[in-house]
Amino acid sequence: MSVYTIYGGLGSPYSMKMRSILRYRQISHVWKQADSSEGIFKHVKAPVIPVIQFPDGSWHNDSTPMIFELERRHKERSIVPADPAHAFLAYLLEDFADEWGTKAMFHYRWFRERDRKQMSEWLAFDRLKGKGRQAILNAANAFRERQVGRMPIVGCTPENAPVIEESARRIMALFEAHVTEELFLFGSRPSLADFGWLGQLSQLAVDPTPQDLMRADYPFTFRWLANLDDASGLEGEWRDPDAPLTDAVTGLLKLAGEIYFPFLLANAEAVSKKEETFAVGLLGQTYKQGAFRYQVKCLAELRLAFSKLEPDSKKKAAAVLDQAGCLKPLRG
Ligand SMILES: N[C@@H](CCC(=O)N[C@@H](CS)C(=O)NCC(=O)O)C(=O)O
Repeated sequence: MSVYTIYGGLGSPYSMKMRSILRYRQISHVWKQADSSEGIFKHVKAPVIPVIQFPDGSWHNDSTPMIFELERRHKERSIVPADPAHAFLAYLLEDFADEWGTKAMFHYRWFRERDRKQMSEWLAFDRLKGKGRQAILNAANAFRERQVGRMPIVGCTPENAPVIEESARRIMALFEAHVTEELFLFGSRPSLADFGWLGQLSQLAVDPTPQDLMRADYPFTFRWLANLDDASGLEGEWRDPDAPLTDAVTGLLKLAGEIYFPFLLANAEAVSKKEETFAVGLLGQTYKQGAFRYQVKCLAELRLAFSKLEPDSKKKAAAVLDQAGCLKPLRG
C-alpha cells in the first residue's frame, strides 16, 4: 500500500503541524527524520522541511499549499471549515501562526543560553542518534552557531524580544481561556488554524524557558497540544456558522490586526521600495526587521482568498475582520 512519506523533524514546527494533520485525517503515512544528505531537497524548490513524498511519487513542501493539496486529494475529515467565511478566517489564523507565531518559536529557542544548549543538542541528536556523543555535540555547536547567526534575519533581535514575547503571552492567554471551554477554534473538530498554532506552540512546549512559562501560566494549552498531536480517533462538528465566533478567534483576529497586518504592510512597502529593512510600531514598541519577499506573497494570497469569497460570506467575514482591524489591509 503506497503511503505518504513525511521527511521532517521533531524540532520543526511545520513538520509537527503536518504530522498531526496526517494523523487526524487518518491519511496513511510514514515519518522519517529529515536528513539533507539523503537528497530530499533536490525534488523541491526551497530547501525547507517538512518535505512530503505523495503516494503518486510526487514531492512537495511548504505546509500551507500541501494542506490544500491534501484537501483536493482527500475528502474525509477535512480541516477546512465548511462555512466559507469561517474557512477564510481559519486560513488567516493559520498564516498568522506560520509567519508571526514562528518568531516566538525561533526567539525562545535561540535567545537564552539554556535553550540554545538544550535544543541544539536535541536537534543534533534527532539527526545523528546512535552516531556517537562527540559527533552529536560537534553538530550541535555548528547548528547553534548557524541558527543564532540567523536570528536577526527573521527579526529575533534583543530589541524585538519584548514585542515577540508579549505577543506570545497574549496568544497563549487566549488559548488558555479557550481550551477548557471549547475543543477547537471553529468547533469540536480541529481546523487548519488549530494545527497552525499547534505547530509553533508545540516547540514552546518543549524548549526549556517557554516550557516553564507554559507549565506555570498556560498549563491547559500545554496539555491541549499533546491531545491534538494525535487526534486520529477524534470525531467532531464544525461550529454553527450563524453562532458568534469564539472569544479566542475574535481575540486572535484582533491581535492579527494589531501585529500581523501592520507587520505585513510595512514589509510589503519596504520590498516595493527596495529597502533592506523596515520599522513598525507593534504593541506600543518599535519592531525592526529585514524585508522578506515570502511574506509579500503571504499578504497577496490572503487578499486574493478574501476577494474570492462569495458576497454573503465576504459580508459576514468583513464584519468580523473590520472590528479586528484586519479589513482595510485585506482590501489593500
Ligand atoms: N513556509 C514553510 C516553512 C518551512 C520552514 O521554514 N522549515 C524550517 C524548519 S521548521 C526549515 O527547513 N528551515 C530551513 C533551514 O533551517 O535551513 C512551511 O510552511 O512549510
